[in-house]
Amino acid sequence: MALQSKWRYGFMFLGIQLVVMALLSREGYHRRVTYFIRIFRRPGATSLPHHNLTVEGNAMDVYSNLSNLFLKYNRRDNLPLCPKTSPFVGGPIHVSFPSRLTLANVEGKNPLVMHGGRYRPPDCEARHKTAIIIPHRNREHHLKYLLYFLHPFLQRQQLNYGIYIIHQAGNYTFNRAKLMNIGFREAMREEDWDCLFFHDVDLIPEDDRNTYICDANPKHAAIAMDKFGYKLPYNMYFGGVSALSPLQYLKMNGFPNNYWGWGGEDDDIGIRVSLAGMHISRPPLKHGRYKMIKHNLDQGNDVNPKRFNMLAKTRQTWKLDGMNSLEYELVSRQYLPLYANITVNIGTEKGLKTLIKAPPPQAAAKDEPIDKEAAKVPPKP
Ligand code: BGN
Repeated sequence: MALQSKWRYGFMFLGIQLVVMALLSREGYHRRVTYFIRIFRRPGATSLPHHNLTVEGNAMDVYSNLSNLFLKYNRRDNLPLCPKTSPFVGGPIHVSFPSRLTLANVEGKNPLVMHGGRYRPPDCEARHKTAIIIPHRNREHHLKYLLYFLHPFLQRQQLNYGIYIIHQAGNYTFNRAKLMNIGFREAMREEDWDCLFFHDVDLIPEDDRNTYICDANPKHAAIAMDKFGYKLPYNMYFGGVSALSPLQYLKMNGFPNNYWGWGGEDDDIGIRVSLAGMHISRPPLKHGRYKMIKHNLDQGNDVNPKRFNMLAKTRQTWKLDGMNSLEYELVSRQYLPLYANITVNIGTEKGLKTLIKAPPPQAAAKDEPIDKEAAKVPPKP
């Protein structure tokens, strides 16, 4: 009897989760938010611009104090281990988007970042090695801002890190989760990373206590986004920014390769976590805060109408679709000053046979083999 009611509650809970997820699906969410905005914006009411809604009190500049590092003597032998808590970590970060920022400015502000977007603290041996994987297409503007904030953010945490941009070639529908799988494979090919952060290009972390290291279970980091009122939108939410160790990633067979277009892939990933016998770990709400760079709907990333059906079948599909079935063609690998740019052909639903024609040769011309040892030695200040 007790068991029966336990099941009933279980189903009710699942049902509620699905309804919330459906309400939040892109069309639904936007319609509802606009509705509430209309109700509250009565004539005469003062409207706050969106970015002012953040309480930024004593938020600091993400570059503050980092210049001390540039002066540090850095021979790499016999460096002490970095402290457990970095002295640079200070809490809330001020996030705004200067209009005339260029990638050259970002490079200038990050003199210790090496070829391919790699960094190691100059004055101590990092305790953690984290790769950041960012799926990308046609979002150069966002990428510039993300790099502006992310490099110093990670340096504040005294990490040994690398930034990988996984760029989908061609114009076929975007496939975020498949690009993440490719990022995992390409990053692990280069370095024995102990943690991988799967990061949307338009999310800027707003608190440097949100440490970019892995937990004992897969971690969902973007738990408090401005667009959701700095709250988790629903309990199973796993979107935006998440972090897994290589073992955790492989235990759940990575992410699904078959979600083309917007929505559902992050929910599939969340379900995989529990199907693989793990649970979702999360930072405290006041640390996992992110500001989303506002943008219009992407072209080539329409809402995926199949996502509901696909989600209902994750239990049957997760072992067949994932890292063990990943197929793609590497178009180019470039080691740029602020990141490694990996461009890939990922085909379509019909497979790799329907690959989009590779871009013209100059895009691939700057390919360079990575010199792992050289990449490990930071330049002299
Ligand atoms: C959910 C989407 C997620 C998305 C969040 C936040 C679906 C599947 C429907 C059951 N899930 O609704 O992919 O990240 O909204 O926008 O659409």
